[in-house]
Amino acid sequence: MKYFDKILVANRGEIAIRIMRACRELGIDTVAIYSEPDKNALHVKYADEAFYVGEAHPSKSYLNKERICDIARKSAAEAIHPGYGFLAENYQFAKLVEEEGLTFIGPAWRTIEVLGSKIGSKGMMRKAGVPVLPGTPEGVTTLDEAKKVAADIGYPVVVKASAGGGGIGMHIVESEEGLEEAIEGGMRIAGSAFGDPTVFIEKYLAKPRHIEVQILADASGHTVHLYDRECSIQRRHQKLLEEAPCPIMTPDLRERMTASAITAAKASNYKNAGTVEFLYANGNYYFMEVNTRLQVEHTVTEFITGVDIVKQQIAIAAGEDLAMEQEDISIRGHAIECRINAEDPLNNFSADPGKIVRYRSPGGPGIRVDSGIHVGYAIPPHYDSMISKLCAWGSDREEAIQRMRRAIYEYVVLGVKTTLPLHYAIMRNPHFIAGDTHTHFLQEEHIAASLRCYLREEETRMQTLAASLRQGKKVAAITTAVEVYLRKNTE
Ligand code: MV4
Repeated sequence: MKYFDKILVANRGEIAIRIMRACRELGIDTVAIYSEPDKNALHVKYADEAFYVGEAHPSKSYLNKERICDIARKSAAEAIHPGYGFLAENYQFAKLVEEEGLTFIGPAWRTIEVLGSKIGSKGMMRKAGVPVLPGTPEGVTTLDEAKKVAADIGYPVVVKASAGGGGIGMHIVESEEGLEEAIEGGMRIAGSAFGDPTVFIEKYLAKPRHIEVQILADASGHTVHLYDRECSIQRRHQKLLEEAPCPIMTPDLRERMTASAITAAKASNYKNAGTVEFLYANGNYYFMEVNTRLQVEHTVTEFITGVDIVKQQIAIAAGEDLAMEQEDISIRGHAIECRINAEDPLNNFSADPGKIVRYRSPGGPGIRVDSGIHVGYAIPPHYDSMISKLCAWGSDREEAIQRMRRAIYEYVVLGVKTTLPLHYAIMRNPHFIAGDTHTHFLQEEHIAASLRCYLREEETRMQTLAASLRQGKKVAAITTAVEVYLRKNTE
């Protein structure tokens, strides 16, 4: 089954390639778009056709709705896949694509619009019987009203932007004294960042877990879930590592959470692939939001369920019925994804764009690498710093961790600093190994300590290996760490 003859992928990097891989398997031709600094990027080489879309700045290129639709028309593409980020959750883009007579590979634009409002979606889910944190059902407008609500809920509370995301405009309030400032500050930031100053108040959870459920729904409303993911390990609202299934899931919690996710999908008339996000604390879970896009971490769900989520998206967008029932979908083993960013984890994660001078990707049992880089490639400074997603599957969590460690050991990326050493340290951290993670995991001192400890051990090991090499002795495999060390000490 082919579904479409040609699809335009309105994105760049690893996710553009991931989508084109599904198209290639289905025999669908692909159209890439590229900005000025991306003219030699891998996603451009991978596609059957590629069109220049505009200058480096996203507003001129990957966010240029009209230009992207023009290219789709010119190239005779029938559908547009937006990937993640950029225009993926922009309902005006989805609407424009439909008005142009093209198919948007994602939910209906009205669903994207409704779920884009945190207040709107929480109200919808509360009504549908999905657990939601105590909070204001509408935006707060007056300080008196806010004081009353916060006193009812009980401090600490959090002030959030309704149009927000990524923690922008979010303020934690410990007592009534801080409320006025949080509301004013939140409204100011929300107004300038999203063009909508509406804020609301809800109960604040100190160190929750971020657990999400992947769903698939076809146009006739047949909806299934692909189980859960644990995404708590993040930094400044950027996830660093995800796994599936969630390591603390129990049959009872899974039953309730996946049922809530299905309810959320049905309540919003959801179609295509989506993610229902929950915060979890002390045995309770609460609906946060629905992500109406294909997510970065969809890979771990693909590993444990065997379902190709992108192919399912394409089939659903073409109007096909889902060819699976809930009882056909089960969990096999465990998967972990490390997001490899061109950042220096020892220097406040500052971005480190630059040219890749050596590159060797890991492989072997249970390893999947989704990346858009190669030797000689210059990482543009204009976009996200994620250069690769390294995923490991094992028959259980312990084997997934062992394979991840082994794959990190094999991975060679020279020329830019990366988050690989941090991932290695996390893979050896006893709290991580025990599955004991939460949203403030990386802020805990033991993580910094285990990273420093790992780097010290590596330094000693490297000195020993370098000494052996100088004496003409054979050393075990030239690993990432050895290469980095030798490069630093010989060039
Ligand atoms: C919260 C919370 C605690 N209590 N809401 C941050 C971004 C937004 N999507 C939701 N966020 C949070 N909302 C209440 N009522 C803690 C966070 C939070 C968080 C959530 C998910 C993943 C990482 C996080 C990191 C810091 C704070």
